[in-house]
Amino acid sequence: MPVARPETSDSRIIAHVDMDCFYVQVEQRKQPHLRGQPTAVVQYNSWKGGGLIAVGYEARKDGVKRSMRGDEAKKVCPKIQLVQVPVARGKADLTIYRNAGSEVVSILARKGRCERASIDEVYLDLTDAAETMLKETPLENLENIDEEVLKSHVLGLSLNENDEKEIVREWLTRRDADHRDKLLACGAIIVAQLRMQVLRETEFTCSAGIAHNKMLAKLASGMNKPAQQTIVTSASVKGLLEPLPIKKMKQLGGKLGSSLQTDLGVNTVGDLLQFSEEKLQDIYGSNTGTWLWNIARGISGDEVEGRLLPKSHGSGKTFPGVQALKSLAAVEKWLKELCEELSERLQIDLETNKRVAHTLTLHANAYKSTDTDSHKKFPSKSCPLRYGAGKILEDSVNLFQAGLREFLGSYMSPVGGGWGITGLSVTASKIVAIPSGTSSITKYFHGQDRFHTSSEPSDEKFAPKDDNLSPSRTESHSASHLTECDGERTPMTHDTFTFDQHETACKDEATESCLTSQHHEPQPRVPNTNDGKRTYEQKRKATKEKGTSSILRFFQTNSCSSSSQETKCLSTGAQEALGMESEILTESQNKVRTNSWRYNVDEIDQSVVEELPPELQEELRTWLRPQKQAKPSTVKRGSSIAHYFSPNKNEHTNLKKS
Ligand code: DCP
Repeated sequence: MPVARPETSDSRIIAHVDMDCFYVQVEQRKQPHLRGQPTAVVQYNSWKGGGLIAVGYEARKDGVKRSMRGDEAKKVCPKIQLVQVPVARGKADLTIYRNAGSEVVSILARKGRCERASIDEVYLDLTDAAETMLKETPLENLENIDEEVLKSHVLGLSLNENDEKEIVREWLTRRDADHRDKLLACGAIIVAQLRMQVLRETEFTCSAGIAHNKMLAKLASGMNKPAQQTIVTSASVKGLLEPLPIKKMKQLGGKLGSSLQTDLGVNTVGDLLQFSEEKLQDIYGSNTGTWLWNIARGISGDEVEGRLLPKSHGSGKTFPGVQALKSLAAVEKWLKELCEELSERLQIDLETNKRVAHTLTLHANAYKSTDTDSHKKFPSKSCPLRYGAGKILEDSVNLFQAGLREFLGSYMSPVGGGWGITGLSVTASKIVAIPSGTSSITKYFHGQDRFHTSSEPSDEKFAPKDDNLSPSRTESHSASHLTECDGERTPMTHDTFTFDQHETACKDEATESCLTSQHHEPQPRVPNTNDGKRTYEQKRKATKEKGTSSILRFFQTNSCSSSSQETKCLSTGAQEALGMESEILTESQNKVRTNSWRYNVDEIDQSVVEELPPELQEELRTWLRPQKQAKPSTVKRGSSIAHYFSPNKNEHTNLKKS
């Protein structure tokens, strides 16, 4: 159940930054000839051309959707370039995407506390940076405001299509603005600066939402994509939330949202406003009741956790249809691959970040061939984690067998067939830093007496002495929050197995279902509170003018980048393609605006448990506890506004020419 957390301050400046069509951008950076071309990344399983996991904006313009397979995408967009996700150990290898995400995080973390929320999403707490900026240079004295800031979408602001940037400039520099709006304006300036920095250093574009809390920032980041930012003023919150379907709100995509619909007739967030806090508490308990009352009003006290590293690591694979695993030997074979990969990643985390994981969890999706109607889920099983691929495998096999016994019940033999496994994943969680003062990693492990630092099978002296550490004493829960999980995803079908997905890729099944169905659903309208006079056409046009123009400028002027990768020099053909891109992208904005909102509203349902399959999410939420809040990171003070606005504000166009 959601937990209501009090707002620490109503003047926080929180940004949610979301990379645009992330895997596609990573592939386009690797193969610059793909820039400007309709491109999609397909999963490893090549059945019917492979399931699409990321779709570039040019392809979206032609009607390509993430729910399609490659063959279908080719039908609607014959020119589409399909790039297969890298493969290792017979499954998707997401290392390049994960590393690309880390590059971005390291840039975004420069201005404030930074929480890596998924492979391509970050929350930033920019309160200190915004306060500092405001103290040093009053906004009304601001003269040179970067284009990227002026292109911001300010919710609630009446815009006249002819002088949008002027109106935004006026809003940013209003003398009579209240303190909260002034901080938001500073936040917008900082975020635009960071986004341009990301573009310069990584060649990736991203979109952002800037608001007073995480929930609103997340809602806003997807409203104007790609390469744009949206500001949620306090005055716009009501208009933003009221029409939103209740199920689209974070943590309301499941049973709680359904209960609100069926028991209280609440279909939109606005419908929730009629219930008093006491009434909601009576029905859903005091904490959830307060949480519901708060979110209906845009109040959310969730803190940005200072975390640049993932909370857990996972490795998984799906086995759809005839590929289902039907024997213990087959399961063990795949568990070996998954455990070796997990062990390697744990080892890297240990060596690089001096962190150790404490819990191993096995998830599976299964069916009984004799009992096709059964809705019984394969129970997730956990045990303390022992380092070393051999030990992880041994424990995973035991966890699997324990889960299978429970799944089948006493009347079926685990070895006797009659069952199939359509998905398997192993996750290492409860990752903590080795206490400072521990003189060496080896010493730490000796102290723990149950870890083994080698990726080889562990020595017996590290085996658990305590029965509590044995997987036979398994816990039927999982422990993954932000899981860095390698695997492949299967497009939505009823037997979709989703938890072997990676970080963000690990979109929950409810979200995916929404993504699938939303193509047929009317698009939720996201109003500006004062936009009554503005026609939809005008808004579309306005969006066209924003968006990617600066990205194009960037690529056009940097057709041969200085990056070390030799692939970074754009060929003439690629440059021509970029010329085309201008037209394609701006036109695509019309559709993109529609689609991006729909996509991202669905993603509101991502929460700390988003990487897990829906069937596990309920289970997990029941035992999730509030996270320990991280100390705010120190934001560099003493910098002036001039520091935020580089004297050469167009420097991005001159970068990396060497
Ligand atoms: N991903 C995946 N499977 C999913 C969803 C996403 O493998 N079901 C991967 C591919 C995406 C990346 O995760 O590139 C980030 O997912 P997003 O939902 O943020 O989508 P994109 O970044 O691709 O597009 P957008 O610009 O709409 O955010």
